[in-house]
Amino acid sequence: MLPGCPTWPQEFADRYRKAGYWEGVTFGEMLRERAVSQGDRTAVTDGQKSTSYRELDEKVDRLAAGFYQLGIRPTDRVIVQLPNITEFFDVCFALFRLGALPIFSLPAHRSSEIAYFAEFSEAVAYIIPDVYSGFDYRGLAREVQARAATLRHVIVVGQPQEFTPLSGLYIEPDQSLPQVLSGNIAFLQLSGGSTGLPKLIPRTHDDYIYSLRGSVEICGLDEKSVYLAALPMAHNYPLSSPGVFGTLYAGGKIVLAPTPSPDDAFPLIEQEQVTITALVPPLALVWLDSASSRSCDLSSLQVLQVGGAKFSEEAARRIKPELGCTLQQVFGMAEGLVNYTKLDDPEDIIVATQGRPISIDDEIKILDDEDKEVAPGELGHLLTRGPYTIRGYYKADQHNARAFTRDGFYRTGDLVRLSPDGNVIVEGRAKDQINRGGEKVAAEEIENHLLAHPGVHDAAIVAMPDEYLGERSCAFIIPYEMVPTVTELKNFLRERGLAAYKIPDRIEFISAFPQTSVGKVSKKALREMIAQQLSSAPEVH
Ligand code: OOB
Repeated sequence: MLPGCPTWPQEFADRYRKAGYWEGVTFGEMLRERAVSQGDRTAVTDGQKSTSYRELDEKVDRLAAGFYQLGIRPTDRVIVQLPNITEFFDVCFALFRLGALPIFSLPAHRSSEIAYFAEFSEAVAYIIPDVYSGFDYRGLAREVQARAATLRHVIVVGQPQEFTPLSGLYIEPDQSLPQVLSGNIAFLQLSGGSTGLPKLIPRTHDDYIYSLRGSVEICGLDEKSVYLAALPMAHNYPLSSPGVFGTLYAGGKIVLAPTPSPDDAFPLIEQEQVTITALVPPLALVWLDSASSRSCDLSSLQVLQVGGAKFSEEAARRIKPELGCTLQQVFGMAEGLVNYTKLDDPEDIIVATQGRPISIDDEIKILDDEDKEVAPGELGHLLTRGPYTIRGYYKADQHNARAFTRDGFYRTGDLVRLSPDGNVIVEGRAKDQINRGGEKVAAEEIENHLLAHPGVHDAAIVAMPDEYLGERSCAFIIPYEMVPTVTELKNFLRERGLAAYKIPDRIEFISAFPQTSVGKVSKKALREMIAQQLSSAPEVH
């Protein structure tokens, strides 16, 4: 087992096994079984090149052998930063079969994030595409390698330059690999975060595969299902809710879209007869607005999932009449708990709630600021504990003491209430985070970067309302005498290697922050200030 990963107390582990949630199957075994039952049926296609379940299984065996020969061992951490390409599956399942642990980073991450993951986790390898979406990841790898002493290998899909080509690592397996246990950590997922440094989420084979099985059942996936991976699939939602891994679990077909834009996605839906896909709210709006003007036939699409951020009821009501498919709202978190509206729920529940948890053993508490249960239907903080919700982040004892209760409930930071029929309605957030159309920005992380600028005396970042993304970020800055310009500050953050979605959308200079009654910065007052300013003089983006 990987040190630094809090896990379920024995009593809970026994209970979850006994209830049949944790079946004792690893990802490596799951794929092997599907290769037997699905054989030559397509597992993954990008619309041009298809890979069958049997081929995928064989490639995974060869790549696992190659990784092993390279010196990658069980529990070694490997940063995987791949877009929606077939090799993503070769890499993940080869690492799973070896017992090495992918760290799922997003294609948008840059040197600040990646070097931190590498240093913090002492990763031994980093796997990247050569160039994707106009960005050369090999240049990024050089920067990361200069900072992370443990990083022995950079492995490239495509032209490797001085690095190791992934294509050279598919070798004949000549020895059996170490045994992998289903109760062990399978990978580290990224937390949306609300603190200065991103947190890593340890998920086991047992717990994650249970969440896949539950999701597959709720979303009605089977071997006839065709799932379009439109969002970057390293994210927990398209990865597992039910996402691409759920599709493999069900024996269905995965279709890879290079981007979620209608230009890329719509022709693939028609060509591959896609039955289900997942979007964040701003993209659902783009799809709604372009569906009628396109000639593509989207009639195969049965379910459109929308989640990651709050979807307005107004837009939700348009999905069925305008796209001709059933909306499913998904409210989940990489830490575990996932809620879905059911496909056969009444329309009013589908459009106005974020659904119910996967498992009857997902325990939910809604508490007030003093940790007391609120009255039924009242607004409060959502806490949860269950068979696929982690008991703590990787190597984060101090933070864990705050983010989890003594009896193991995770404080989600979400403000919710329960509808009379038991559906969760997300009303807001208590955590210091901006949800930028599903992309999460931890305020403190960006504030710390800004504070490193010589012209910045203090910084506070808050969400501001945005018609398209739901929220954007606004940085309030108390400058020193030499006031920096907005462009200078944005460039400064870019140069520090921050992902583009974390760069504040707006920067406001201020002489002092409004304070709460106990003398802390009142982010509530700052949010109100900027919202007020926008409503009186909306800015064109
Ligand atoms: C998903 O996962 P994360 O880890 O990127 O973000 C989790 C947070 C939640 O705590 C909540 O604040 C917000 O994202 N969120 C939603 C939402 N879905 C997620 N807020 C309002 N409405 C929703 N439908 O975002 C994620 C993971 C698995 C499945 C779906 C989403």
